[in-house]
Amino acid sequence: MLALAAICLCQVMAVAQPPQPQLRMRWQDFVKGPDGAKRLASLQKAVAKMKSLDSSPTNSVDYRRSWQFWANIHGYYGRTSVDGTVEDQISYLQSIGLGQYVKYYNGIKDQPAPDAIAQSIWATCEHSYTDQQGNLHQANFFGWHRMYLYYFERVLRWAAQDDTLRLPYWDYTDPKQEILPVEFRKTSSPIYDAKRNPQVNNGSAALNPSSTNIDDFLSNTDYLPAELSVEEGVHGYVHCTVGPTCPVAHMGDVPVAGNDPVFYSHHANIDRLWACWQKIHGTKPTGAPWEEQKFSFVDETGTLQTRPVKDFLDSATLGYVYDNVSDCARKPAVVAAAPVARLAAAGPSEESKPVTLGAVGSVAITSPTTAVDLTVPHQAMVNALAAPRAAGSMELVLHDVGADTPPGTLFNVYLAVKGDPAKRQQIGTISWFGAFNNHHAGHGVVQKRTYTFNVTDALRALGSDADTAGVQVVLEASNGLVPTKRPGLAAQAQQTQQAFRPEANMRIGSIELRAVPASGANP
Ligand SMILES: [Cu+2]
Repeated sequence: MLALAAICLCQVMAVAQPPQPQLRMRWQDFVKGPDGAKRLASLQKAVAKMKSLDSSPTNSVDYRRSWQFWANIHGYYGRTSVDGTVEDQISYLQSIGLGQYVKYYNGIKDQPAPDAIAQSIWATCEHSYTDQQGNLHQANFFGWHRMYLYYFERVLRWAAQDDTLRLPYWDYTDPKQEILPVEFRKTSSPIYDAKRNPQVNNGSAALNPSSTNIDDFLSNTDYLPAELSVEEGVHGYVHCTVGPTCPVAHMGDVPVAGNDPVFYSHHANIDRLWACWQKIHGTKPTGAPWEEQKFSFVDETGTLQTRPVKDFLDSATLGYVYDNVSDCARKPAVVAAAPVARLAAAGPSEESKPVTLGAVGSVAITSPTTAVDLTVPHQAMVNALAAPRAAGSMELVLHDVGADTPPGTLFNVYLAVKGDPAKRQQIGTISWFGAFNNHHAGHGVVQKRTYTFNVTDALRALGSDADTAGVQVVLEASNGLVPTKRPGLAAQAQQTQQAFRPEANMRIGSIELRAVPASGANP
């Protein structure tokens, strides 16, 4: 009896044994050397195998291991889908003057969810949106996508017959890695996808390092705002630039984004950024409602798995760790900075609250370039710039950036010296991944987002010109990319000007420049 109990316990333990953690590596290391060639071959084999299962009978376990099935978990077009049909999407693009992108839907078909499992887990990705009343619905973005990648990776290992295989990540937060890795661009590879921005796919343009800096996110102590800043910031930016634009297939359009193999290395990097943040701010459950939320996926045997996000907080228990989670910032000092003094702009009796230095009311974005003067009292600017860095930061907030329909381009946001627009610093990017989709809000629902950019370094770089002449906020339409060869610049600027849609009625509720004392700066 005792022996039997011991055997049973043994078996239970064997089943519950977590997989040995292995490294999820940065792409350039993953492919390096003879071992790298083996790792890449294993990944390519897995993707090819999953794609070969797309034609399996839709009631089979193999279908649940297919590429299509896994892309469909993120989103899909079809009559049973919250995303609507391919026809809906095409007529939407045509109706708003984006008909030139319809060709990216060639070969994309409506799919019926074949059974109850597919019906319950397809098109369940979590992305934030604003509803008809203008309220923000923040998604369980990090949690859902970590679970998605975890189960996807189990299927990859099964498909490669390789227990050591872990997803590599594309680390575009590193300014030296802004070009899409060449392995994704070889047309004969299973990880190639033709439905990308052609300039990204031929290496003639790269991501913009000013759009992929995540230092502010890492130092943000509040989980939900930090998560939202990544979702609507670098995450959406990469989707909208690798895809031809937003909302266009594959990467730029939520319902089909998971079809591009680079999706998974993009999201592995996003997942790593969460792990980087957790390394600083903790992995322990806090009892927050988002941790209790449960999501469903299937595992490599096609069995439905439903678990709460709190089981996924520590990646080591899931069988992977990232090769770099402790040195993720470009400027580690910014994250580590200990608050030592009050920000000079704040009065001695003030609480640790932001102080508005200058603000502008509603701004309509009716042309590809819009410049807005921001009037800041001279002494306030001088004080803020003179304050020690550790005392706090200066933020530019674009409140309620809204549009009725997709504006057709991204927008680079700059701070410039008033009267001298050549003296400028890019402080961020506005993109619209996940907005205007039927999935979450609906094609007709006006989207609004509030962007907060740390502009301390930008203002210091503009230097005394900024405090004598004053500053301007400049929004410039862009496809988000930087040509890798100079002659590309002029052509790109012209294309972008043409792509901008004034009829999208894009506008900004208000613009605010404020001084934010470091948390803990007050006694
Ligand atoms: Cu995504």
